[in-house]
Amino acid sequence: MSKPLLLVLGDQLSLSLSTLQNAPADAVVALCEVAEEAHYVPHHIHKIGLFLAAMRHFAQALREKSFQVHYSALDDVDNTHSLIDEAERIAQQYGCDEIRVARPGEWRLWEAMQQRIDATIPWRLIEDERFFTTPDDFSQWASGRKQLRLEYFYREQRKRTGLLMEGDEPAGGKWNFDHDNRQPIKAALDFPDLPQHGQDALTKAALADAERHFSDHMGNLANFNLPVTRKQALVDLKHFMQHGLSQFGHYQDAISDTAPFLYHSRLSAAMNIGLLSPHEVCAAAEQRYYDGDVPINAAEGFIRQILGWREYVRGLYWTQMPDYKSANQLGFERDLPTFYWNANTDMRCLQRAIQMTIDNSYAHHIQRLMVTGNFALLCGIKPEALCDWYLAVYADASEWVELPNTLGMVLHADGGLMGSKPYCASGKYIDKMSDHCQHCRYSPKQVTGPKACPFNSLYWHFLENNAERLNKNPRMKLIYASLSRMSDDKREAMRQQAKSFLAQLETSTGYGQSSHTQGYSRTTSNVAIKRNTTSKSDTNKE
Ligand code: FAD
Ligand code: DLZ
Ligand code: SF4
Repeated sequence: MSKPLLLVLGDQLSLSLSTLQNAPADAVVALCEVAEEAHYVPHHIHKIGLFLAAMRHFAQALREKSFQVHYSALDDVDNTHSLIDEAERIAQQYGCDEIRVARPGEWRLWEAMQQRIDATIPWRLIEDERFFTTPDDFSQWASGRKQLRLEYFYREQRKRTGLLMEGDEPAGGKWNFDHDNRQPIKAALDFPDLPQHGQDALTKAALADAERHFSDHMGNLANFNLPVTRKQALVDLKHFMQHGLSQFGHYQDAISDTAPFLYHSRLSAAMNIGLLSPHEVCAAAEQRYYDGDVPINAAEGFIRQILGWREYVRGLYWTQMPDYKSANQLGFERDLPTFYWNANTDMRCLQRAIQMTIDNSYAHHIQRLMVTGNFALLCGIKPEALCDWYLAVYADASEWVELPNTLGMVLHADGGLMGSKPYCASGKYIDKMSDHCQHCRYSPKQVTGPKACPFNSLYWHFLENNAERLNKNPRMKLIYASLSRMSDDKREAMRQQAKSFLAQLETSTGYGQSSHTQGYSRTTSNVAIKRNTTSKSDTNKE
């Protein structure tokens, strides 16, 4: 009779996790805090605090359910600070004869675990069943298709799950109500405040440990307010359903100079670490629609993000890795602008999106896609640098969801596998969807000259530079036709404007690092618990 070690990773904090089902009575559950996971990219301190606090609460919940739990804490003297080594050490300590783990959220761990399948204490990888689909389901759907379009995948999931279905027909008569969902914020709106979560002794200790070990990372824990228990996550879910969902659709694409969350749910981190299931979140939104409390465009728009996009990017990730990660179709080579780490820029839209990120470890989708993402696309930032940034700074970031969004959706680096055209836009788009430009020293209406919005010349420069790869794309035809109608003088002036902007753009290789110094590397070998010598005031905010 086998005695397994059941390894529960930091983003697997669900009692329904397949690893925990049908466990023999003598099984040992292990949760491991390890420095390697906090350092492989320099995670925002809210994200580290979230993982530590949520893991500690989950260990407590497991003990209450009578599981035998081994918890490796950051300060344990015998902690090896690597997930693989730590699991093997604990398995040996308890006399376990196999290590069971559900599919992790990142390829690097999956690969490391696969390599240990025949180890002295063998690893057994099982499917993570907490999603609507498995990678095998996605693979079957994708097989034989020339294009892997979200819309078709999404419709199939609606039919499979019956969510917002009335018989064989979509509720409201249409599959997609996006047409109604593109409103900018014209008047002052009353955005719902997020619930404030209390901090018990366990949370306080976890945050103190995060602060003690990682105070040089981005952000400040003083305003930490992420849900760290299932109970707190359920409070957020209920609050969003009552106060945010009805307007979610209309203002899904809007950007505000002052409000970080608008009518977004901020449920991604809770869902990604396992405190909420995507099924219960979608079911709650569907119920609000059938109860007549929210319009169809809101319920459908919201459910599409989870049942559609979230599942779709996960399927893409697991079926395209590991080659996916090195895709760079447009041949981008520039390092990340330094201001992505400190928000020190006079471009108001970027300043606000990055400052909100520093403050909350959160930015909503359109800030990620059309502000920081769009700017990186137009400047030609190399995928590796941009992916590491998104992975580090957002509390909800895990590579299975971050990578396709950054590499595929933002950088068009996968050659159009994910999106039929790049999401590139000039300052005009940001002006239309936000109230940033009125606070900016630049003008979105000018393309050249000292007051011209940098997005404008960069936009045309990007189109010119990538014409060979993009001008045959039917969805880009109109825009290339506009470019070709411009006079040579105008094009030359825009080209020069963009080039001089890019020439003076300061870039860095990592958090608080200039291009000339050593940045954080993806495979850092130094995983010891230590304080970094760079002080917060040098790198972040005063
Ligand atoms: P809401 O706007 O309330 O949407 C509801 C839910 O839908 C989200 O909680 C999320 O689970 C899901 N969702 C929405 N859009 C997407 C999407 N494009 N892909 C997958 N799920 C989606 N999301 C992450 O969860 N982790 C990431 O690491 C991540 N990285 C991103 C990187 C880039 C460059 C971009 C453009 C998007 C990224 N997203 C990521 C997707 C999206 O921006 C976030 O899910 C969303 O902003 C989270 O905020 P919310 O919970 O308020 O979402
Ligand atoms: C992000 C993170 C952090 C900061 N710390 C831990 C940790 O100490 N232990 C752990 O199991 N997971 C952590 N994580 C999440 C991991 O980096 C990783 O993404 C998931 O465990 C993969 O499923
Ligand atoms: Fe951003 Fe340009 Fe508007 Fe300034 S003018 S806020 S840089 S879009």
